[in-house]
Amino acid sequence: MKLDETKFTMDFINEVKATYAIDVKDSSPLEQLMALGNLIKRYDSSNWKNTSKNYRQKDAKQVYYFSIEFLPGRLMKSNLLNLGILDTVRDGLDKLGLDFEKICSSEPDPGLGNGGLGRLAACYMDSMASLGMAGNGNGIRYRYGLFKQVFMNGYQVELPDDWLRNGNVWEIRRENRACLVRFGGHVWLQKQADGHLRPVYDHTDDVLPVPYDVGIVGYHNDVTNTMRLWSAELPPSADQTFYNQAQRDRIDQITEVLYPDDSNAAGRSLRLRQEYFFSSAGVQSIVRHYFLDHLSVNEFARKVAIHINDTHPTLVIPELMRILLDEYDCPWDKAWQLTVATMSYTNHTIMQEALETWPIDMFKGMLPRIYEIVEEIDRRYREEKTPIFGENTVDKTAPLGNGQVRMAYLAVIGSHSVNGVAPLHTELLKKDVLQDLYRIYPERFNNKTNGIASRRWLQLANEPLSNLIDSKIGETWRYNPKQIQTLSAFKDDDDFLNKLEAVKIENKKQLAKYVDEELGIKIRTDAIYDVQIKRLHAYKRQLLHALEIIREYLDIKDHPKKDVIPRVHFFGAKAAPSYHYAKSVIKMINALAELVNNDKAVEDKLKVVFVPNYGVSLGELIIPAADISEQISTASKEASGTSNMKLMTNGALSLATMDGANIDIVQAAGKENEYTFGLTADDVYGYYHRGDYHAAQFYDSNPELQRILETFVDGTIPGISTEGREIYDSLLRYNDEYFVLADYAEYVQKQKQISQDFTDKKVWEQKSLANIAASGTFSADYAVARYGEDIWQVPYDRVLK
Ligand code: GL5
Repeated sequence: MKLDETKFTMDFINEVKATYAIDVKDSSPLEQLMALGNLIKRYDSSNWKNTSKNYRQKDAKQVYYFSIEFLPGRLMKSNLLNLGILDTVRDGLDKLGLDFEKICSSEPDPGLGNGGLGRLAACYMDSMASLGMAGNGNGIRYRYGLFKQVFMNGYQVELPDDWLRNGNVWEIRRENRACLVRFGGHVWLQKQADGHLRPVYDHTDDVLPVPYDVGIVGYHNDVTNTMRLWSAELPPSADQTFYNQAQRDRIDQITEVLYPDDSNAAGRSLRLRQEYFFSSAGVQSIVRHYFLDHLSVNEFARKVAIHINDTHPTLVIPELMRILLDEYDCPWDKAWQLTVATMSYTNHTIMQEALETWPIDMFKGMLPRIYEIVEEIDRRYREEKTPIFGENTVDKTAPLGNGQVRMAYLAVIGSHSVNGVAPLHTELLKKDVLQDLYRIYPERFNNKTNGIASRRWLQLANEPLSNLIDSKIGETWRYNPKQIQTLSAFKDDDDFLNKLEAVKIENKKQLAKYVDEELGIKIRTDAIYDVQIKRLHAYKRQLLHALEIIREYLDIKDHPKKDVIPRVHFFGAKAAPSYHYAKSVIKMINALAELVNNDKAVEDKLKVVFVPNYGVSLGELIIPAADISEQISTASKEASGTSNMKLMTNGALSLATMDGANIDIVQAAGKENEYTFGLTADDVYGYYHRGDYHAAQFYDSNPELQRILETFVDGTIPGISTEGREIYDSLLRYNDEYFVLADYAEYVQKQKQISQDFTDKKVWEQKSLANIAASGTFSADYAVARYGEDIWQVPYDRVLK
């Protein structure tokens, strides 16, 4: 949009006055944020209105992305960038003497997700809008987001994330779009006057989902899509006194708080209520919208695509069946054909413990009509497939089995497309996790490698680098991220390489300032910034990184005179509150940091910074400053990873196992520009099949490793007598489930290589450039375009080169 700076400043002054009855000079950054947000929302309101009008006029096919998590990050800068008014607004506020950065950082960062999965959903929303694709988000408006992490005596403590305390300036409550979701009670089918069998409900617990819509602004294309988040409320029409306190609490709880665990199926009934709540509300609103313009259900799958982001929204399958059967009198076969043609499913993990199943008794009691439908899906599946694939295979893969409702199997059976998120992951789905279903439905399986929103992770998070890129190759890469490839022509341009280094140092200064001010740790800006930012999980192996830190520490102590290339090791990681082992690793790393950072003999050769409360906003600060991107999961365990892509596009070199999308990153940027090591997925599976992994062998043959492990239990690292023993035992007594010791030697060797290579600035910057130049292919724009073409059959406007 076009915006004149003078008009903007006048509008802003008036907005502050109208909202708060004060002058700008008397307003706080939070008031400025709210006023600015209101103003921007108003500027964008025509785009938002026209976007949905256009989609309806064109009778465009709509895609609905169902996700129990969305991690959008702060929206102010992103909206301004996408509207094309970032500089105008920044300059205008500057002239008013206001601190733009401070205003932006007053915005709460909505923690409506745990990690990669939720962030991916937000990146895809941004790309759908930027491609001009009719894409809608559907999720939950949690009253409290992912907990705020603080450290007390090195231990993780979880505080509530009260992100809605001052309201959310971007949302619009749409009370008139509320619907009704039923839980519990009794249900039976009764013949109606028109001869149709329809369900009759009795004694149900009803909940009113109220949608809050957030505009998702596309990049320079006048498109604003909608992300719809549902909040659970008491149905208004009923006599309120009818609800007892327990019922009120049950309703309130549904959207009260996000489950803070991304690797374990939380087998609790509240989670199932959350899942059905937003699945049902979303499907009801889709069907209502569809029938505004269509007379029969026949066109449904040609006009609607519903995407199931991981298993959490799988109940959209029986819910759509329920609506078609019970409310539109569709015969079963037709309803099923429409449902399968509408649904598609992405799997995001091969970890068994994350595959959701629900005890049938619980499921049936909470969702009696939905259970009947799942039972019928199960019965028909068995009937159709047993003659072809045999009872054993069908038994293993049916939606119901072992007293459980198996969500992943239901998702595969009820969708026309099933995808993994990196080539290796998709292969493992076919070969291992979903192998029997792959045999039954081979045509459904496909890969869609993840992508990231380069607007947020490069254009916004790293403006100095983006401007430098513009100065060399112009701005077309901002629309077509793959064109960033042309930067590689400058790999021998010393001046450019020096500028690349200067940008990195500038970004390091910003980060160092934060670390000093917030954590009281002074760090050098000429050190290697070695970064591992992701959830804390044993398979991600923050422990392996810690072993290297101990090695570096002991080396400095042993050889005080030795020349050392200075390093700062960064961690950002939350542990699920119930994940005991992960919390022990946090405590250990904090204790190690305490030891290293305060040891005079170490000086500033080595520092360890565990940044508390890692999330999107801290990622935007840390990633642009990174030299090394630690992607060191046990091969086969990380489905894709996305921090690997964000770090790469900001010029960090990957220190990586051949896991998830690391493989694709290495292939894109060239092996010579990354540091790869460790067991491959085949090696890991080999150990599993033979059952011959013996961690002790690696320990026995490596005295350095022995000495390092001793520090966990001999008091060298103070204050971790319990945690140190637990970690030590996990490696030696319980045979190192994630092959840390097997990968140790090669990992250390690569770390030493990194220190050596870092001294040759030119070569280092060339490697960094190779990563930046190859990163365009990991833009979410391409990923979403592939989903649109191959899975959703939804067109988009932007011509992507
Ligand atoms: C995850 C995987 O663990 C990541 O490897 C993947 O990049 C991400 C998005 O596909 O999905 N699965 C999951 O439950 N979370 C993830 O980050 O939280």
